[in-house]
Amino acid sequence: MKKIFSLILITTMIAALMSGCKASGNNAAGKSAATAGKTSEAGTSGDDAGSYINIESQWPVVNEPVTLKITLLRSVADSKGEPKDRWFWKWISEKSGIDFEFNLIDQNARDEKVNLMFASDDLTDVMIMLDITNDEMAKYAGQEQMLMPLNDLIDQYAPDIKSWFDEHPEVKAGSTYADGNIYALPMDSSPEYAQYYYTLRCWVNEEWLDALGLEVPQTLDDFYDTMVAFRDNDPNGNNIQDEIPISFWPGDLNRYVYTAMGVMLGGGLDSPNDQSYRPAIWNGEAIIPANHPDLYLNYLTFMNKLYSEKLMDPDTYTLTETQVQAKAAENTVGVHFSAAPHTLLATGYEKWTSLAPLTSQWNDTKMWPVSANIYPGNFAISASCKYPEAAIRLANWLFTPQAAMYCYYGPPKDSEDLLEGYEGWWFEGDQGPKYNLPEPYQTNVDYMINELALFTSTHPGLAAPSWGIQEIMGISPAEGSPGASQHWRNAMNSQNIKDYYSEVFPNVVYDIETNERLMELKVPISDYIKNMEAKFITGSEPLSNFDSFMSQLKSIGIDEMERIYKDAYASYKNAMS
Ligand SMILES: [Ca+2]
Repeated sequence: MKKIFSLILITTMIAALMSGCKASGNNAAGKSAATAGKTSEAGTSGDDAGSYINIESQWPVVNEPVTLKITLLRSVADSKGEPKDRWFWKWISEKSGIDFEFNLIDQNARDEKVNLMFASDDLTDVMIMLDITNDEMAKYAGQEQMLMPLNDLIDQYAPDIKSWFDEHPEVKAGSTYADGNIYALPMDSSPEYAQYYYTLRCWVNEEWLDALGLEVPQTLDDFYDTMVAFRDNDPNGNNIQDEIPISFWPGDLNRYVYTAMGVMLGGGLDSPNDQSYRPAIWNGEAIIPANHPDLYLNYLTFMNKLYSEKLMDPDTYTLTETQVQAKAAENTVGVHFSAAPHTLLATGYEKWTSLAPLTSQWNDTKMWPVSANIYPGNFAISASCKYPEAAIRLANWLFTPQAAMYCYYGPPKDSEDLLEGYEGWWFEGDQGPKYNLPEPYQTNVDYMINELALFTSTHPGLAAPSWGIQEIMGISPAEGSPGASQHWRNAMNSQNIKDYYSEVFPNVVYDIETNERLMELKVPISDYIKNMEAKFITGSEPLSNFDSFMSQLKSIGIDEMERIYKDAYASYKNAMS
């Protein structure tokens, strides 16, 4: 659940700080579902399929009332009350014609309850946001066939999912189990959505650049020279050499350096994705960076140079976010890494400019790692569900921009989708979305996740934070407003990276044996690399010991681990072609 947790955190964080926008008339009512027609009579549930279900339009889903029982995860942080009391479920029940019954699983008992549910064959019709793992998928879907394969249902009844998969084959591949079946739909932030979430951004202190008459760095060498100038030339103008050129958390600077070297690591939501033991794409090949001596030694040498010359914060490996914030607030930091400057500093974010991907002596092409952030296993239908067509028609709507907005923010003011007791959101100047918060709510986020949203701040289907949705919906912030400034910074960053998107190691699904073997290898290898990398960079282990480090890595199986990634990548490429 770690990834989901971090997404919740980020969603909440972005929502809390989101840029203000004014409404335009352009709203993204869901894509037409009219193309759903012309299916055969044969549904998967038996005789009545095709008659109870409406395939002429998205709503209603059913022509006669049916009941679906749904399991939802109740997260500790943000799922108070009952789903049926929320706008979302009231509305979607009215709209779809489906009655819902809920089975809630507490997040802190998730593993136990999910296993029990499968082991006792006590599945509900639909399971939402359970984040069903690869292992669970292998066992309960692949072997025991307890989840319904969705491939045919999608083809027949879900035109929006189908077209999303056609436009994003990597999402389809990432949701397809080893036997070729799709057993669950993902929560998906494909690139056009993912860029609004945490894509690592590097921010350079523009006041310092201006003070020293420097340009934004374009190459790794420029970057180094700029950091030297920040260290030596008193850009904060206090006549004290108190500048910390780079302050960061491990896993952040890594990406810029690797990216400059042409190595595409990560791209997802977790900073640890950027570690040297993770699979990466380099010159079209799947590799583990640490298993390539020349590449890895160049990387370590550069990082060691930054550290030993005091260009990097000496506390790099122990820093907390709060400490970086404190340093940045004192105007002693030249470069920092965050989703957006205003998430680090409440004021003064205007002075940070976005660093575009760098090139280097090893790579002359600007590249930026991007992947769909796909979390498979988040909308599954049990094999015994009596109304799978209704369930998949419901899922179809989740793959529309409207759902990305409605599942979290609810409907806009004056919308026909409002229900009694709800006013909806609106934009006012640069403030938005705004709500008239009813008692006892103090913040938008608290109100949204407890009264409006599907149930948690995450949901299956398309996911993007509000300002991303605003942009997708063509809504612009008021010119000259602080909201516009934040929005512009974010947009600037998107502009800076979007032309350079390059492939990262994909979401792949391993079979059960391979997955077990990978776990056995990964733990000691990643621990060893993490530990030694920090020592090499900080100089407590001299780089002259690199060869013996490599021999040790070989002896604990790094070649076998890389082979697993290479094979998985080859299969993935085959599946995509
Ligand atoms: Ca100074």
